[in-house]
Amino acid sequence: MKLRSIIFTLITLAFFACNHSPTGDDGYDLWIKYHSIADQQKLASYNNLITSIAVPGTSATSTIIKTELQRGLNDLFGREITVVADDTSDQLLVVGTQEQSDIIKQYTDKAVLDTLGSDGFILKSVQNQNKHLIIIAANTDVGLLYGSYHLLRLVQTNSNLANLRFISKPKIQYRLLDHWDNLDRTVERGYAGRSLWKWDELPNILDPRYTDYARANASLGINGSVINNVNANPRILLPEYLKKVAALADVFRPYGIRIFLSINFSSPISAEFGIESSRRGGIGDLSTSDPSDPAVQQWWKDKAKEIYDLIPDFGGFLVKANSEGMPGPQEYGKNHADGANMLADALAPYNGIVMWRAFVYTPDTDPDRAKRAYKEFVPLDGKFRSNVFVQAKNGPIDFQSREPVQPLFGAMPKTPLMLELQITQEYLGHSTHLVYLAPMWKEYFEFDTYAEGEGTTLGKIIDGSAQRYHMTGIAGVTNIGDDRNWTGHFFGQANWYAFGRLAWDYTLSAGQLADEWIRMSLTSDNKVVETVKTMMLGSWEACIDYMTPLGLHHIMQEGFHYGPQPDFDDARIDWTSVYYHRADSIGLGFDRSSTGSDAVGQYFSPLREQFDNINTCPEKYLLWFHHVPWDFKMKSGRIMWDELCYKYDSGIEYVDRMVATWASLNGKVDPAIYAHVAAKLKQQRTDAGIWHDTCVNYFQTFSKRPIPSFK
Ligand code: GCW
Repeated sequence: MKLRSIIFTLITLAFFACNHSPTGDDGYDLWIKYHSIADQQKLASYNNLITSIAVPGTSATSTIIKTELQRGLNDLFGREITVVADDTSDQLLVVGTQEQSDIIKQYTDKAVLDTLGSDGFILKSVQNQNKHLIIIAANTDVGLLYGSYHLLRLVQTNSNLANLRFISKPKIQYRLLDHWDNLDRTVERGYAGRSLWKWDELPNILDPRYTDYARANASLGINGSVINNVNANPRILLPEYLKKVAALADVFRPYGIRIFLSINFSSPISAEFGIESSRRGGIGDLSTSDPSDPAVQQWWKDKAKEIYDLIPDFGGFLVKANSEGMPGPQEYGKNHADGANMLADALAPYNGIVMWRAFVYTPDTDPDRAKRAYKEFVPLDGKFRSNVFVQAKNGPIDFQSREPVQPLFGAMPKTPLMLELQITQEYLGHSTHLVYLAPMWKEYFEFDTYAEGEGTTLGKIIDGSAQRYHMTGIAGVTNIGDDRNWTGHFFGQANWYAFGRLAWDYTLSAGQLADEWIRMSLTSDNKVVETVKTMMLGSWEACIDYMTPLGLHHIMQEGFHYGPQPDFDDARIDWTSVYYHRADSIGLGFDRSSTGSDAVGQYFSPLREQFDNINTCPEKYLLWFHHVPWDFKMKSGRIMWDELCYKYDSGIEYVDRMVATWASLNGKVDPAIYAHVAAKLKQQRTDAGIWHDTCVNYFQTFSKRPIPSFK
């Protein structure tokens, strides 16, 4: 008996060690964790509102809705929610289209539903005699799925469900994640492990993570995924790979997520003909990929058919061409429109689209890299087929800590431009620094381009309202890898979250999104939520301050893009640091004014004039647009050199405060997450110091002024 009880104890302990490790939350569940609600009053109010759910639809998506709602509500409420037919219970949650449910038909207005398209939804509560209903209505099952996740989010954040009346539809149609994942499972600019896609196991073995990836994205409204790197390996289009891609598409489909592929423009070429600038040679049997060659056109038509036979809802192609060594139409004397249109024609019969990237900076175009995309693309406005997007990064250089908006936005009114943001922190401390990116993205969405007069924000261009686009899109270069917590840094999850929510509705505030994310992922303790939120909201500006304040850019370590390397000058000139900061005895910064490179001339008035004048140029862009004398008087009253040092100091101070703030939360948040973030913050503080010391000391060799102290 005694022995048996010892064995039992040992087994129990072993079980505890494996399953309830005192190390705590490993971050895997992201924001779709359904921890039981601690607030008893709230819980009681929810208990009065929902006791059962009815999901009358029969599709695979309907099944997911049922499972997710049951799983979520069971765990959140700590009791069993029953699934019933839609006419039985009094405290019922009904999820359906008008066709699926009489209740939905009775309580929703067809005219309102008609305005919601395929993805929008209505959430509302209905009181009818003794019956209290909550209904989620939409035109499609995917719309219902979005509505269901929204309801779960409301419960997860302990929101009020009484008198619900919420109507939502996405402002942007294509809401995509771009993966820079290679076929060998490395991830370009990925800092969270290897690629999620296990090519050697596909199509036969489906890692359960594929489903959790789809759940997480659907919970935000993300509806597409470009699963491979824009530096595309042509082999992705080989039949054996397409079968693997199709298997992933099958997993994603019921979650409303379509698959897209990055393609290599040289794909039709036989490997033996590999043209010089092709990184890898193609997979076809042709000797050219000239878009005007009928054999090349036919090759793509055949390929499109092959893809759509396997994946009927395939989304289309993303193309990086004539950029950073990737092949493209210019090798054959053709332009970007010629290349994009050939692919667009191949995809058009199946309603596929082409996303043609504007991230090009051929040196011959202009000595200033910031001007090149505009100069290449603006003349092509109106020349693209209707199923082509031109996809441009938010700024004219390359995902720097802060850039002014890419001037292409607004300057191609006849071409739908798709916005590309970077969620992975290539230039913002990888997965080591805590940098909440929603405030940066908000700055872009709210940036007034003046393209159609005052108030033409980037948001209004991207959502199509300013220039009447017939299709709209946004993409985020993802920070996801196969690390257990998906994003390397726990706080990286907040960026994935915020991107998805903003892609749906860019008018949501950075604060609200931080609030939601913290409550869903970390804690619902109001005080802790406020503390963490405040810390997150200032983190981007702090990162700019300790890395590249006042409009400095591109002074990071060559290749690696992590630490500082302001003296780097040993490469193609527009890859060096000295090309961008131009420090000399007179001052600092790139003169892009009308007397310099005249990049300001690519902006609409009155922005152009505002940026052009050193006295009216916003200080956050000062060194971006001007070569500023060291003793130039800043708004603070300090001279530029002192202000620069002040900014570097402030950045460090903020990180010190983050370290202290986080330490004050020890014991108030999950211990594993606490330890993980504390260790990362420590490294961030070290790195901020390195940025400060390296840059201040280096620039001092030009300013020849003492380093001021602000203590
Ligand atoms: O930001 C740069 C990166 C490259 C990337 C390129 C691009 C995928 O350093 O790694 O390549 O941009 O966006 O194409």
